[in-house]
Amino acid sequence: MTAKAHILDNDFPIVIVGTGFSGIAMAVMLKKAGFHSFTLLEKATDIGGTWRDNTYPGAACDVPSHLYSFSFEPKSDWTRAFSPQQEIKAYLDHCVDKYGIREHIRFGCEVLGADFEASAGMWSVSFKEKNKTKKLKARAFVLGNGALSTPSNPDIAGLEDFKGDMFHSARWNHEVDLTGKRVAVIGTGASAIQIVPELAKTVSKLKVFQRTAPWVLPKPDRQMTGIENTLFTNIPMTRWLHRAYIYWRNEALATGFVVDPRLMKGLEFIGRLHLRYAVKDPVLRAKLSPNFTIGCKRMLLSNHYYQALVKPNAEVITEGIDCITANGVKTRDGIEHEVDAIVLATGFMVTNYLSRLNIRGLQQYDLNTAMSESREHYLGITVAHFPNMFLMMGPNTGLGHNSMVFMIEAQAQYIVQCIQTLQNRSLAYLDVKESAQAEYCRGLQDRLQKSVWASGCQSWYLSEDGHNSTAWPGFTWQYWLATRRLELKNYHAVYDASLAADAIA
Ligand code: N01
Repeated sequence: MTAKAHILDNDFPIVIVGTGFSGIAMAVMLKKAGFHSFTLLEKATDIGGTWRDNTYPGAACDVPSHLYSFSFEPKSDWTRAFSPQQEIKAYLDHCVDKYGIREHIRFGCEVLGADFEASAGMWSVSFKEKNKTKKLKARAFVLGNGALSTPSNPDIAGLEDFKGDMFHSARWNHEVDLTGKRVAVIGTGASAIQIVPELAKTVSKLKVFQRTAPWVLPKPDRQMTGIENTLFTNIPMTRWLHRAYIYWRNEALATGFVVDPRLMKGLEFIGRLHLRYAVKDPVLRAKLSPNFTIGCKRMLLSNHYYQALVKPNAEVITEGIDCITANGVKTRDGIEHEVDAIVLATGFMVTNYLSRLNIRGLQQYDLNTAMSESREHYLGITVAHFPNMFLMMGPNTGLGHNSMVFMIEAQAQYIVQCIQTLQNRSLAYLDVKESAQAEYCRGLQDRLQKSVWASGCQSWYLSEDGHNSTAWPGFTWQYWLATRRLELKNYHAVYDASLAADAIA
C-alpha cells in the first residue's frame, strides 16, 4: 500500500454491523476496492449471522447452493444441490479466512445505536462490549444486521408457565434430548417444515400447531455427483453455466410474483399434486390445503414435511391456541395437549427489525421515526437525513423467488461506490434527497399493489396496516441495474473544506 493510500484509508474508518452474508460481502468488497480501515461489530462470538444461529435439526437452504453463494467465491464441491446449514457456515468461515476479514471483527460487541456528527461527517457508533458502553467513529456506517436475526416469540398467554423445555427454532437447545419425548411445534413456516421431519423420526408424539396451512412444493434436492464436482473444479465455465441456469430458472418465477399473480396457478397445481400424493387421508389433506395464492406467504420446499405428518406419531392441530399451561398447549376447544417440550418456530421480528437500535441522523432525526412514519428509503440502502449510513438487506429488498446473496452483492458494490465518491471528492457526506426516495418508493408501492404479496394473505412481508416494506417487486436483474451506478443527482453531496485538506495532506 502506498503512503498516500495509507493516509487516505486511515482517514476513512468504516463500521459494519454483523458478520452474516451481508457483513462479509461488504468487507470483502471494501478490501477489493482498497479500503482496509473497517471494523465489523458482531454481538456473538462467531461469524455467520442466520447460518450461525439456526442450528435446528434439518436446517438447510431452500435456494440452490451454487447460486446461494458469492459470485466472487464460487465453490465447486457443494455436497448437495441445497446444502445443509453446517456446510454454508463452513463456506462463510472459509470466505472470512481467505479474504483476511477475521482480524477486522470485534466479537461480543452489541451495537446499541449511532449518532451522526454533521460537522465532521462522522458517525459515532455506540456498542456494548463486556458490559461497558464504548464508541467507535466511522465515516461510513453499514448495517448488515438482517431482518431475520431477532426471534419473534408468539404473543400467547402463559409462555412463562410451561414447566418443560421450550426454545425458539433459531435458538435451538442442543442440550435437550427430545428422543422419545412428546413435542409440540408451534408454526408451519420455512423453519418448521425443516424441523418437523427430523423430530418425527425420534419423538414419541409430535403435535404440530398450524395457524395457516402453507404451500409446500417438492424440493429438487439431491447429492451432487462426483462427475459434476470434477467438471466444476476443472472447467470453471461449466460451474458458471450451472449457476446461470439456476439463476434464470428462479428468475422466471418472478413473472408470477410481480407481473401477474395468476401465473402462480401452475405452481399451485404442483403443490396440490404434491399434497395429494403424500397425504391420502382426506381430512388431514383438507387441514393441510392452503387457502391463499402461492407466494403470498413464503413458498416452501420439502420432500419430507407431508410425509412426516402422516406418520402415526404425528398430529396436526388447527384449533387456535388459547394459552400455554404448565404441562402443554391448551387450544380454544378447551383441550390441553400435554407435551414435554415446545419448539417455537414462529419466525422473526422482520418489519421492525431496526427498532432496537437508537440511530440519530441529521438534526437528531430518529431512524425509527423515519421507518415508521414516511417509511421511505432509496434502493433499500440509503435513507434521507441519515448520511453515509447504508442498509444491507434493507427495506423492500427481500425476495420470494431468488437468491438474497445476489441482492447483497449488488448492495455491497453500490455502497463501495458511495464510499469511493465520498473519498475521491473529499465530501463530508452524501445524503439521499427526499424527493428521490419519495419518487422511488412511489414506484415501488405501485408495483407492489400488483404483486402476489397484495393478493390477500397475512404475512411477515406486511406490517399491521398492510404496508409492504420488505419485498422487492421486480426481477433481481432490475435491482442490479438500479444499483449498478451511483446517480449523484439523487444525493445532496456536502463538501467540507477541512476534510478535503486532511485528505490531501
Ligand atoms: O418463520 P415464519 P420461519 N400462534 O414467519 C406461526 C427464512 N428462512 O422461521 O402463517 C400460532 O415464516 C405462523 O403462522 P401464520 C425465510 O425467509 C429461510 O419459518 O402467520 N402460530 C407461521 O406458520 C422465512 O420466510 C430458510 O398463520 C404462530 C410460523 O409461526 C423466514 O426465514 C429456512 C403464531 C412462522 O413462520 C422465516 O421463517 C428457514 C402464534 N401466535 C427460514 N405466531 C432457508 O432455507 C406465528 N405463528 C433460506
